[in-house]
Amino acid sequence: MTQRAAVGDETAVRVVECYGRRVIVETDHHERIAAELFGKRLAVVCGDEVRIRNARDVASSGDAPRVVAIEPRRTLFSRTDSRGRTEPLAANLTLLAVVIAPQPEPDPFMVDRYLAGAVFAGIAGAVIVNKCDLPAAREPSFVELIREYRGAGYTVLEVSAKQRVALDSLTSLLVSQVTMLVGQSGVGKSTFTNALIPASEQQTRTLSESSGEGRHTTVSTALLRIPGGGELIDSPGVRDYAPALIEDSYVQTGWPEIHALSPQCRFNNCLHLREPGCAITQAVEARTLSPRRYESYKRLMHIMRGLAPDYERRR
Ligand SMILES: Nc1nc2c(ncn2[C@@H]2O[C@H](COP(=O)(O)OP(=O)(O)OP(=O)(O)O)[C@@H](O)[C@H]2O)c(=O)[nH]1
Ligand SMILES: [Mg+2]
Ligand SMILES: [Zn+2]
Repeated sequence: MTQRAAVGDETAVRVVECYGRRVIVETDHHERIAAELFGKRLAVVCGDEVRIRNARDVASSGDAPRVVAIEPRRTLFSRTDSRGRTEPLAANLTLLAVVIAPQPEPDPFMVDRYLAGAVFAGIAGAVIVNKCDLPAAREPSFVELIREYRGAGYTVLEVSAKQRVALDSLTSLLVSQVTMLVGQSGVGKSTFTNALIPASEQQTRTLSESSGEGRHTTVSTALLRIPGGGELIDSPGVRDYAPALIEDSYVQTGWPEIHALSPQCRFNNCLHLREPGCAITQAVEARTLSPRRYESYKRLMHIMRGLAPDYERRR
């Protein structure tokens, strides 16, 4: 009979990089070491607090310490993958920083879904507008987009990672947070990471000349420490994002300006679609609420309803 070692033989560490069954963990002394997951059922993500044991206590082969348990997560940020399944992306985040830039051209509906996904996961959201040094940053449609996010109540920082403009405002935003940088490929997530953490040496690349689209330079997620305080997770750029499935009535919580108006609707279970006496549709008509943000809310509602039947079947 194998005897279970005392908890004293386990060390609490933080997952800072994930490569399937292999992970890099950081100890209390900021030492980074390779480890492997023990047991098939264990699934960890960047930011997880886990416990490791010496390989010789638990495994028959290999020297790398084994991750044997995950501590309860304070938050879990997830996405829905192309097959409609929930995929966890990062644990214990406190802030999701959605990075946009005038180039590559932003997809505001995706930005909205990221910000909504943060709310659903109990994480704060902010919009980081990068490349403010480019003339395209002054184009009316881009300026209007930024105005829209400010109007919705989000923290919006306009900065330039490359020219190091207003980086101190970013540093203060991140100081006591565990933040993940997300957004399209080429918006400058890794350039930020390098600007804030010079030792990190994340790879960055120029936008491809022909399409203006980013080329997915970063391929894995890594958690790094900002010298002045805070932790930062650089992540690979994405083409799309949808949050994990959530009930119809909660979708509106992802749009703070819609959620704030909803007590004024005639019905307290109003979903702001075609109900009479809806304060939200009235505000959209009066243009006090952005029609684009409202459209975005309806789109996510539609996506969630499309996912729901599959979800029930899979349970
Ligand atoms: N003009 C300008 N260019 C920038 C700025 N920040 C980053 N860039 C450029 O944008 C390009 C893409 O930057 P990355 O940091 O690799 O972008 P990323 O978001 O990490 O991209 P992925 O890793 O593919 O998701 C690089 O050529 C950077 O030099 C900026 O503030 N101004
Ligand atoms: Mg990158
Ligand atoms: Zn309503």
